[in-house]
Amino acid sequence: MKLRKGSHNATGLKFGIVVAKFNKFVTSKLLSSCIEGLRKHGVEADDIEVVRVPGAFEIPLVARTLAAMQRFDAVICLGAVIRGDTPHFDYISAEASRGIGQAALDADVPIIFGVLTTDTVAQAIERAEPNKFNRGGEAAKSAIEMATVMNAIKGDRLASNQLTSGNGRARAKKKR
Ligand code: INI
Repeated sequence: MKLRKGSHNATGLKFGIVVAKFNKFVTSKLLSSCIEGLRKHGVEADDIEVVRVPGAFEIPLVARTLAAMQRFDAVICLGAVIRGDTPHFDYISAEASRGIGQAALDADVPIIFGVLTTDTVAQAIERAEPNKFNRGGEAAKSAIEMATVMNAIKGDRLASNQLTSGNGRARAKKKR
């Protein structure tokens, strides 16, 4: 039996982060905790690329584009959708979660859902606080775990198919 697990050693790995500007007072905290989490586990500052988008609705397209470039071991999506008095919340949060999930499947690269969906501003603030729930740091940890487990699985597949890998990423380049 083979047991496959991710690790928390992210040395040499590359990450893309897509962060929404909407509710910036929350998403800026998610972003700083996320970057701190990646750096704590060995990621170089030069190996992190941050892309800002207007709101959570715009995250999936950019996440899919970054992932499809095959330059990153994982892409992390950060946003904050806070319920208001209209059904707007339902449309934005549903589209963000559906689109992010679909993007990961399309690109075959881990994409992490670090988008808060809360009923109140207070709940969002609490979940972005570095010393409380800290969802940005959690997103970083999930990204590292998914990147390392996917690279482990793909590394095996590549080896058995006589394919090469590069840059810490399991890239499907055929040998000539
Ligand atoms: N975008 C968010 O990221 N969070 C929200 O809470 C939000 N609300 O409530 O409206 C929100 N709206 C903007 C949306 O994501 C798009 O940027 C906009 O509709 C343009 O496409």
